[in-house]
Amino acid sequence: KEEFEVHYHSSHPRREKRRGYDEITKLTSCFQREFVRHVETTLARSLYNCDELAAYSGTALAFRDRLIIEWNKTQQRQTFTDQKRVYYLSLEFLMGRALDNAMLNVGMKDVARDGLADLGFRVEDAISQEHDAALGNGGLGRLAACFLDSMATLNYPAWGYGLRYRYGIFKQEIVNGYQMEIPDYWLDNNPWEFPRHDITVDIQFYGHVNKYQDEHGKTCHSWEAGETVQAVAYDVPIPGYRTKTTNNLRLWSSKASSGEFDFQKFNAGDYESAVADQQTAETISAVLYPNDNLERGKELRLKQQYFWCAASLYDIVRRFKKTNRAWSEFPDQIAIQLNDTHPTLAIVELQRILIDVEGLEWDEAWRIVTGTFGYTNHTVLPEALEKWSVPLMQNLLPRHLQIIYDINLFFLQSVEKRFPKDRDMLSRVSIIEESHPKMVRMAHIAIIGSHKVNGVAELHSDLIKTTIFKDFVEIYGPDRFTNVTNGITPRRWLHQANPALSALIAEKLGGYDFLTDLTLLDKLEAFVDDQEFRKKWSDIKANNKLRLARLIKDVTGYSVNPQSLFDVQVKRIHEYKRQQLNIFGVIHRYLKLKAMSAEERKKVVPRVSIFGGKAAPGYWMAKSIIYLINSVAAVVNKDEEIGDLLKVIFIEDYNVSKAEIICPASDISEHISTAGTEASGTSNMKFVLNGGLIIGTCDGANIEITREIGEQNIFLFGNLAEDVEELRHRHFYGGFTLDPQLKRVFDSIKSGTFGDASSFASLIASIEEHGDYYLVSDDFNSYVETHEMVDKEFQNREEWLAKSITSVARMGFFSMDRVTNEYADSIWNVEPLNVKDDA
Ligand code: GL4
Repeated sequence: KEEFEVHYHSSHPRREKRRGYDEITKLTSCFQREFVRHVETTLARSLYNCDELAAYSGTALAFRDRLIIEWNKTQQRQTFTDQKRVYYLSLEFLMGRALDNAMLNVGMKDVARDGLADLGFRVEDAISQEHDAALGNGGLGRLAACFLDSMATLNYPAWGYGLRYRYGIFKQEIVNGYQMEIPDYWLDNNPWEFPRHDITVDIQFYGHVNKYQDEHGKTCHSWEAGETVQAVAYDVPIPGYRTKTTNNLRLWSSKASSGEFDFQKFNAGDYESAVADQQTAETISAVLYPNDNLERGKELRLKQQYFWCAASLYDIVRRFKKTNRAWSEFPDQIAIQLNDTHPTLAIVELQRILIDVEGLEWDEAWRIVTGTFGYTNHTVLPEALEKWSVPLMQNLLPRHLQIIYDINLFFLQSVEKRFPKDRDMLSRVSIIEESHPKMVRMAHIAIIGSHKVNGVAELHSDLIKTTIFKDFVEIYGPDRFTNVTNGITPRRWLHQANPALSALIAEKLGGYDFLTDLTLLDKLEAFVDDQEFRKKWSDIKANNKLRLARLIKDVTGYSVNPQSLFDVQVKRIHEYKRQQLNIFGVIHRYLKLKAMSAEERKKVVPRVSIFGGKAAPGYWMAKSIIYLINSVAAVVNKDEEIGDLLKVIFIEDYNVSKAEIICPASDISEHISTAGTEASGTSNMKFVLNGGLIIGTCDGANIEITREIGEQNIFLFGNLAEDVEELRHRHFYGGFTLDPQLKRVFDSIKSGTFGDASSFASLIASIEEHGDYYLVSDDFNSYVETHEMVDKEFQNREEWLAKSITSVARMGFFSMDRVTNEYADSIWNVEPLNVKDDA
């Protein structure tokens, strides 16, 4: 028995395809034994009373055991080799489901499938029981999750640090066409986390700062806090693909500190307020703020940020101190990446630890800080740039505010030297905005406190250098700023989401090596004209569309014809992403269809317009876009005259696991943000990697996708980023007329075709009356014309197929592994660990 278990726990993932029959049988029976043991003991159920949920849990627990053994070995290996480590600080990790990913990454999905089948379960049913880990809003959080997968796969010694929210992003329900938010309590029966009750950090808030002289007459500061909250670590194992490396994601949970104070209250009979304190403490990690590309300046959010930064840094510093190295070696041992400005306080906290706690001189400490941090900017939208009011910060983090003022002072002095008498420059780059109240500009701290700042696609990185951070380029020179274009992990977004396509590619390329070297996909181009290959390719797409059609039927009740052109836009609902442009385009199409004769209609390509995405709960405009989509759907979908020629679908509660079904099933997907607003976008990459074509603006990563796959393989439309300012100007100072086709769309909405027109009034007014900030009218004609081209080209199925295959073949650049290696080389200066097969 023992022999089996050792074998099961340590069989190397790489061997999956080379396993002989005997080995597979052994592994299968071993998996079954682990499964049964967990069902019968951990879950306390009899096998005869084992439903699909228990089948999921039993399987997950069996895999978890395996992961945690590798997790431990990985940590030992990383400690032993003592190489530089990466810490990725992100307030969001949009992980999705873990079981399928774990099975595929360790190469044991077939084993689990056979083992479960034998016991009467389908592995797919077990997988679909899992609740998504949805600790993120959208692209930024999903990018962090892709990072973790890649860093483990490439054997980088890397940890993620985040918050263990009790409630992840809300669940979206559509009730009478409106979005409703339901809390997402996801922690019950979550087998993937390991509470570390022994790893805790006391985090302080409020209070005041004492100034004193030490024995050498040096002025020192100590922070006497008014409130202490405890951070408890929860670890989530992150398995790499085809490697034994299993990295760690450490999430902090808040809890009342078991200080004397509470105890006294308790003993004094003040039970209620003792419990209330506990509740207050737990509030810190209770909920993920549900905004994407928007900051609201709430105190609790700042508390979250500090709580998480302070706990993570304490942990990092504690680990460093165990090595007994000199402080000056800190940046040679540690790279910390800031995922947007949310963790900027980590810069201030490290400076505080070094000067107040460890007694370093300011300059030496600051050299260490700037050598350690890198900052990634993910947006240029002004409403998303974080600012905190000075009085708020003064109250919550008094010592940090002092340090921020000092950082600012030294920084401004150096700027003043280089640009004497340039008062405007000083006020533009100052960390403090001189408004009422004064505000702390977090991006400025992040830039000043890091050695590298990067954007996430070429256009975006250029834009930050020429607009929001222009002055800093003058001050620091262009070398502090760099670009690392985003990517996606092909493990989840091809192999897991689209197993049939992955298998077909493996068949042609002679194995699955492309999953760890995505540039190998280029070999597919040789098969573009291979008839048999084309047939299989197109059958796979057809099957994926069937799978999506079933999901649509399940969640909306609508039946769609899977032969139709599937046109998909799934992402957060935001005016800048322009779902309103899409739905106005759909209305335009509907009006055209209605005006056609029966003969004309015969020539029309049937289309299903599929939408999905959440609106921030307080974002009214986004919510009315959702309501408009559903109102249009209600009219169009029951119009018998139109039938299958047009269907409009809103898939509620779009999330990672739904994306895995949706991405492989699109014919065309929409990435249609106003040029210059979408920093990168990453779903564009997911769709193309799965053989869908895209319609998009010259924005974010669309531009680089075009460069890689070729202009003939993408439908670009609309105005360019460089023209946006001028166009916006024109809306206000004359020279603007509403696009006539868009006007007809508005007329039909106003006449009540889609229900009470007043519900959509503000949506229309923002375009007709308030300057059309997102240039919907300016791009409308180009958009509908381009869709006509899409219809035309879709009819030539052979051409379409060739485009699909060619595009996939050219997507190698967008692997997250390329991204991770670029960060490692140009920002972190970190090497991967050499992990041997039998290490
Ligand atoms: C985002 C950008 O909006 C998105 O374009 C980008 O792909 C993503 C990851 O870099 O980051 N920024 C914010 S804020 N939310 C995002 O999704």
